[in-house]
Amino acid sequence: MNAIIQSFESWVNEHKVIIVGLDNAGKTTILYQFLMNEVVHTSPTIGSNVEEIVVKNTHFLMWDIGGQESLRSSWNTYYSNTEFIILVVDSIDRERLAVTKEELYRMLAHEDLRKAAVLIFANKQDMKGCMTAAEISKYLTLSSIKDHPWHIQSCCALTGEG
Ligand code: G3D
Ligand code: MG
Repeated sequence: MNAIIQSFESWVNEHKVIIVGLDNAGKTTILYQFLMNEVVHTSPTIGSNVEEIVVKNTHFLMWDIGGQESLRSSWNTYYSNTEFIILVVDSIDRERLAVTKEELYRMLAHEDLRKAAVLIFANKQDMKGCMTAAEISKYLTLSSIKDHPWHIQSCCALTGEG
């Protein structure tokens, strides 16, 4: 009986997270920062880059999805049952912020993600001349997003700051 209860608990406590963003934004580095901080548990990569982290008995299945242009059209195959989207932005890459914006709104409009909350990481804050989280927020017009909970956080994936 205990085993059944335990497996039920781990089932209800499991949350699917997708980590998206353009190539070179720092997605994989961020995923491994999470794994290093939450030393509790990792499971090996299944197919694409997926890892499980456990925080206070809550399991997060973290899908790190490739961001190259050729791969972005298949992002939607990962969407079902996703509760959290982590969008990683390279804060030094001003040129491609427009592309990120396009991809963000395409995701938010997707039926399978209508209940998902979005965390935007303004990554690479250690780089000289990078955009601040406020600048990125303004450019991405985050304040216009009313149908999804969202939050923007500046960070440096190399050090784990933020
Ligand atoms: P991706 O998975 O989104 O494609 P990666 O991105 O995690 O592979 O990171 C791409 C490059 O950016 C890596 O450099 C990585 O070290 C670097 N990077 C990630 N986060 C930061 C950060 O916060 N600050 C700085 N300065 N660099 C960062 P390499 O040289 O290994 O390609
Ligand atoms: Mg990667």
